[in-house]
Amino acid sequence: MAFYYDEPSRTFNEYLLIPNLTTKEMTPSDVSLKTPIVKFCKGEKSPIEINLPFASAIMQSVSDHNMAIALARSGGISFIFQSQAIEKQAEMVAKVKKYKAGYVVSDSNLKPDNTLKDVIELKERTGHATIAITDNGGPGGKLLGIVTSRDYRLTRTAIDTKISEFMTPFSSLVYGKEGITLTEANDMIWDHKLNCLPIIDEEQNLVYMVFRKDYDSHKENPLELLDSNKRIITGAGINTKDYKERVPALVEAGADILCVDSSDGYTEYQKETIEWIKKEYNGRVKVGGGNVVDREGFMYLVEAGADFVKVGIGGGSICITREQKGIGRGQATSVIEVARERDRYFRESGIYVPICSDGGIVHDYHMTLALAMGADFVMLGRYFARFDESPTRKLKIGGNFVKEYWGEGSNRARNWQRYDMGGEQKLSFEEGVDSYVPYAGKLKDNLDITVSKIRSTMCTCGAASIKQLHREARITLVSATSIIEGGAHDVILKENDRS
Ligand code: RVP
Repeated sequence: MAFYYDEPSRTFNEYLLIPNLTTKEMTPSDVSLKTPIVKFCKGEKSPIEINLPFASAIMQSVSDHNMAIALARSGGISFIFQSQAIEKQAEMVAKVKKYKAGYVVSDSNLKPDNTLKDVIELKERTGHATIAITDNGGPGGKLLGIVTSRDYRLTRTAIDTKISEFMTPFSSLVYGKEGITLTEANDMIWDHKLNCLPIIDEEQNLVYMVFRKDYDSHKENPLELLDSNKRIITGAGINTKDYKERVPALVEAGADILCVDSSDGYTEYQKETIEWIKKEYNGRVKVGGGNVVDREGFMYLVEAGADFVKVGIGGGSICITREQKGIGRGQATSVIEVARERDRYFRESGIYVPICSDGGIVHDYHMTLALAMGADFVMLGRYFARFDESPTRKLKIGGNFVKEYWGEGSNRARNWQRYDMGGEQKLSFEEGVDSYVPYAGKLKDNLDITVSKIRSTMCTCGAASIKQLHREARITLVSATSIIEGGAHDVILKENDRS
């Protein structure tokens, strides 16, 4: 007979936190959100800690190099998506590792014999109005000119006009030489009233662009996540199929930590992948596994050598695995059970394996609940997809700005490796949808608000750190009726502008 669990599995929405004593000494700004993401022994420090407990999801519509840079600059970490060619993913990782605040590798480039039509298409795709014109159309080619919206008039310039006829040619450009400091570059921008300054090397090859609009963001970022060489820390996803080729390329490109991207981590495929990496690199390369939803899955990956374990099946906002396959478990129950097992394992072995709650976060308070239930960090897709820094298009639909957001199990992503169960079939049915999410602006602005809510809740719970929250949080189940009580009720709302 099948095994039946005694209790239903539950979601974050069914729980609330109970206040603990808040002391006068504790203020939100004193709350530390630093958290380990790689296993460590009792009394030691985790080899990788992040400054905010957020990871962006391993998804095409969420985590590319731009997201990785923006999130790490705020203190979290991205796992760059793996459902792309190995070289492309390694290139993204390399871009993050090469990133220097204020210096941008140009992502909008064309050749002089491209046309105005190409300019418009590129501008629509990237949203950037400044286009570098190089001999090979790449970001590192010989710089021949720049095109901005000041160089053409859509009403006057024919759509098939070659760029060479209307670009600002190199001879008229103000540029900086490689090695120039950011202060010098910004001085040139101010002195010459420029919007952007291209930086070239000895051979006139384009190296970076420095933009006027970025000036403010060069200020200190106290939580910025940097490695020992002051380079941005980034993660990258891998799969259980091409790992023998993908992992070396990502490690070579500088990835700091990897994570097997799979909807179901309790498999021999995943065990083999993690064991291979641990053996091949003598334990030096850090790799997380998942996803699992119970103690058995957790221990299986721990024994395979996982550095952290990701928890969650079917709770993602774009995920339809539960509908399609009838597989999954309420996210809160999964986190609670896996956290208990993680603590038991720590008590018995002295090894702490961090866990990540992945998917199903709808409100900011769900993040605090996930942490209170024992998660060391949370992975978010929908949340980050809404920001400028996500790789997808921003569109206006029905008068509102939205960003595209699609699941890795959707036809659009075609990430069959994530759902592979062996055999010949390739993504024979979808486990994710293609959708829009409301556009929300800059990552940092939103993250600041979320972080202040979490810090404030932690103060209410009398916890100055995530570790303390794990130990001391008091959590209650709520009835369906009291969930209604939690929102505004029995009043006529004046305006509907609450988020
Ligand atoms: P959410 O934050 O609720 O948008 O969930 C994101 C998570 O959903 C991802 O980290 C991943 O685990 C899962 N996902 C990604 N694609 C799909 C799918 O197509 N079913 N699910």
